[in-house]
Amino acid sequence: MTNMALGLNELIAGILLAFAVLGTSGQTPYKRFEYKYSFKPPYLSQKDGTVPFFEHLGNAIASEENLRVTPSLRSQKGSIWSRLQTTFDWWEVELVFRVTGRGRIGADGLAFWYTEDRAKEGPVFGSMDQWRGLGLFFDSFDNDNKHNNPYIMAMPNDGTKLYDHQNDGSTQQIAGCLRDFRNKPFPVRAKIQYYKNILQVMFNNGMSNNENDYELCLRVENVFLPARGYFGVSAATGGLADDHDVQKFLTSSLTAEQPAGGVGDAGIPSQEQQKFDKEFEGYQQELQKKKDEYIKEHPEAQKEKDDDDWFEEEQIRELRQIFQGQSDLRLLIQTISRRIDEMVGRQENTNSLLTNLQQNALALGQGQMPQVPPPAHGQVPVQQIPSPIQRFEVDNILAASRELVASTREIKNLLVTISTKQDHQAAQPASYGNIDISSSVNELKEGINGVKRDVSMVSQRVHSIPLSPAAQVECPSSSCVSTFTLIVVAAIQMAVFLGYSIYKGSKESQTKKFY
Ligand SMILES: [Ca+2]
Ligand SMILES: [Ca+2]
Repeated sequence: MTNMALGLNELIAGILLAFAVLGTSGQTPYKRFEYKYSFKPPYLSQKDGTVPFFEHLGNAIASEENLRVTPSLRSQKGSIWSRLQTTFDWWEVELVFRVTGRGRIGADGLAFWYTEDRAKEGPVFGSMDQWRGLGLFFDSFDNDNKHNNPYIMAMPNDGTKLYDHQNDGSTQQIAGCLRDFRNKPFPVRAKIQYYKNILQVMFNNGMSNNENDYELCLRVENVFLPARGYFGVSAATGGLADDHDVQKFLTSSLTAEQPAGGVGDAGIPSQEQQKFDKEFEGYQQELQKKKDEYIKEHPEAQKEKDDDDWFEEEQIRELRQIFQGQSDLRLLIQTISRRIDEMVGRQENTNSLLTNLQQNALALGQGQMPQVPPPAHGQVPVQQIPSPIQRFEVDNILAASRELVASTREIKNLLVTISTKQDHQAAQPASYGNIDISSSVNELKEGINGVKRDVSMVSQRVHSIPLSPAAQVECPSSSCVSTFTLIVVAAIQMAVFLGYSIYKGSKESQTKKFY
C-alpha cells in the first residue's frame, strides 16, 4: 500500500490492516473487488437506463443484462466510462463480452481503456485518439489486409501518437496475439492485469463455458501507465457491423501485502471479501427495492417486465434445452425398458407353454399317461383324463393346413395356366377345330368342387378338435389321417385331370395333323 488516496472503504480496510499481522508478500498479488469500477448483471442498468458508477455515451445502450456498446448498424460509436478515477496503483479487469455479427468478417472492433481522459468520442474504436494511458484493442477488421485479424493488441500512448488505423497499429503495438473473438458460443473473456509495471492479458476464447479456461495472450514488462486513470470500453462499426456487447466489467485492485483475515481461495482476504460482498449485496438490494418501488408507482411498467420475462437469458435457455433433452432421453429409455420387460414376459410364457407341450409329448411317448402318476399296486387306475390337444396333433394340424394352402395355391396356378391355355386355344379355333375342352373343364370344376367339399370337411374337423375333447378321444388320429388322405386324393385327382386334359389336347392336335 503506497500513496493511496484513501476513500471511506479503503480507510476501513486500512484500519483492518493495521490490526493484521503482516505476512511475507508472495509472488501473486492479493485481490480486492472494486465494485465502484465494476458492472455486471443482473440489474446492470437501472430503470432510467444508467449504469451505477459509469457513464455511457454515443450509440451505447444499457440493459439489465448487458451493455451494448454498439448495435450491429453501420458507422456506430459507443463507449462506457467509469465515473471515478482509480484510487489504487495496480489492478486487474476481467472483461466478459461478445462480438457477434452475421458476416464472416465484422468491424471495427472493441477497445478497453485505462486513460487519464475519459468519455471523449473519437476515431479509435469509437474513442478519442492521442490518449494518455493504455488502449487494448480487439480489432475485428483487417485494414492492412495481412490476414491477421481478428487481433488483440496493446498500445500505450503518452498523448503524442496517432493510431495508425490503416495498418491496424501493427508498428505501434507493444504486444499482441492473433485470436478470434467473434461469434463464439459463449462470451469471450479477457483478464487484463497491470501489476508492478507488468501488463499481462489472459484470454478465454469462449469455446467452452469454463470461466477459468484462460490462456496467455501477451505479457510485457516495464510498462508505465498513468498512476491514476479511468476505465472505459468503446466500440465502433464501419461499413460492416457487429454487435459489441459487454456483459461484465469486473475490477479488482491488486496489492502485495497480505491483508487481515486470512486469504480466500483466489488470494482474496476472506474477511475483506466478506465485507465488500456484503456491501455489494446491500447495494444490489437497495437497487431492487428502488425497482420494486418504481413498479409500484408505475403499474404499467409491470406489464413491460412481464413481457421481458418472455425473453430468457441465453445460458438459462441452454440449460433448459439440455434438461429437456435429457428428460426426453430418460422417457425413451423408460419406454424401451418397459417394452423389453413385456417381451421377456411373453418369451417366458411361450417357454412355459412349450415346456408343457414337450412334457406331454414325452409322457405320451413313454407310457401314454400324461400328467397321471402310476397307480399304486392293487388299486384301480384312475381314469385317464385326455389332454385337450397333443403336440403332435398341433403339428399335424399345422402341417395339414400348410399343405392345404400349398395345394390350393397349386390349384389356383393350374387354373390360371389352364385358362391362359384355353384363351390361347380359343384364339386359334381353326387349327384345333372341335376340341372338347368344355367337358374337361367341367370335369376339372367337379374335381375342384370335390376338393372344396373335402377341405371344408377337414377344416370343420380341425376346428372341432380343440373344442371337444370327447370327439378327439373317439378318434384322435383319424382326422389327421383323413386330412392327409384328402390332400393326397386331391393331388392325385388334380394330376389325373391335368394329365387327362393335356393328353386329350395333344391327341386332338395330333389328329389335327393328319387332316
Ligand atoms: Ca483494424
Ligand atoms: Ca491486419
